[in-house]
Amino acid sequence: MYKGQRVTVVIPCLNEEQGVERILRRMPEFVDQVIVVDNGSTDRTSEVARSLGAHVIREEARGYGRAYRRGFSCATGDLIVTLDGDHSYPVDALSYLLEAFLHLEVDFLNASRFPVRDPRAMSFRNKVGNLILSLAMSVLYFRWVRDSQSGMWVLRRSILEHMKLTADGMAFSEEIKIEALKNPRIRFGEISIMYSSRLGEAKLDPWRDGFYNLWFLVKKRLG
Ligand SMILES: Nc1nc2c(ncn2[C@@H]2O[C@H](COP(=O)(O)OP(=O)(O)OP(=O)(O)O)[C@@H](O)[C@H]2O)c(=O)[nH]1
Ligand SMILES: [Mg+2]
Repeated sequence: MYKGQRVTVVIPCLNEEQGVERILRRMPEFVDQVIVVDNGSTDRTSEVARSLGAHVIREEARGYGRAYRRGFSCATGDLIVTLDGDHSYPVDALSYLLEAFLHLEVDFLNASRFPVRDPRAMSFRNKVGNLILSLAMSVLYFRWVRDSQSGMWVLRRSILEHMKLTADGMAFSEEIKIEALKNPRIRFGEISIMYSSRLGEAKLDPWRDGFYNLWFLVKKRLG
């Protein structure tokens, strides 16, 4: 419970035994529910997460978006916080994010990874790709968004019923922001967080996912 709000943390994981362990060991006490959504990891992700107190859900269909949709359906908190299972997003910043969320009086808060301070955290190619995708979203939706691809958000669970979330893969990250941005009843905010290099292997395919996400943005805008 954080200032009267029940908090659920949702973490999608595909073979993230190292990262998820670090995250769960540092999970703040005030978090009421931790959900790890596993899509058939072949390492010890599920066992590790369960032993550290997380509620582990198995989703049969692969995909980052699939994992989130499933995880959200099991969340019970008033507020949901998300992050990758690779320990690249700062679990220590949870209270900072929740404080900002409440102070700014928003319904969706995006944690921007920019400016990236740790040079090892993101390659130059990914920085350029992220910039192009964020500029595209900003132009298409008439609202400046610094990090359209961030995987760390704080949202009021009640706004999910006003969102149409369809993406099965990595495009889910931009889709949820678009759904928040285009709804005048959802107040959108963005603040910067520290981003670090991931533990374990990347699941993102920068070229394939990058181009697909650009196509997805345009497709979604055209309705
Ligand atoms: N459950 C589930 N999780 C997934 C799937 N694909 C990716 N993930 C998780 O989603 C998160 C984001 O994937 P990453 O590989 O970290 O993608 P990224 O953060 O864009 O790229 P990096 O900068 O390389 O970390 C990680 O926690 C992955 O384990 C999937 O199919 N199912
Ligand atoms: Mg990651």
